[in-house]
Amino acid sequence: MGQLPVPQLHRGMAYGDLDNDGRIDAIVTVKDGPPEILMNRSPEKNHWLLVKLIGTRSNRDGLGARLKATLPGGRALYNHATTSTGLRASSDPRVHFGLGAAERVDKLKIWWPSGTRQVLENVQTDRILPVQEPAE
Ligand SMILES: [Ca+2]
Repeated sequence: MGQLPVPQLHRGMAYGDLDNDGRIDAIVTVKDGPPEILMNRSPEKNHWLLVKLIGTRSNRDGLGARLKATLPGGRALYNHATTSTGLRASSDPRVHFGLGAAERVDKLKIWWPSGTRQVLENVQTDRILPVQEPAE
């Protein structure tokens, strides 16, 4: 992350991967000033997966969906689709997983808001993965 240039009163904050490089960036609002964009420039040494949900029976961004990523060795990571992160902000609707040294996701389970359950296997990492909700 970049450093804030001068001390100021900040309010809202939204986050997301603004440049699609797998590292989460942030935007903060400033009282009586333009918002500040903080680009994450940390070294790229870990793997990641950014899931872009495309709802068909659920809402179009899959908001409310719950996801479970099972890594080689059995470790499980959980996340959910939301844009609600704070006061006066709406964040990236895509679902980010930081995977550390894992080079793939063995199984990705998605519970859509409609009640549909979806399972993807052997998912490659370090990419944006579009996933469309199945028809049934
Ligand atoms: Ca980024």
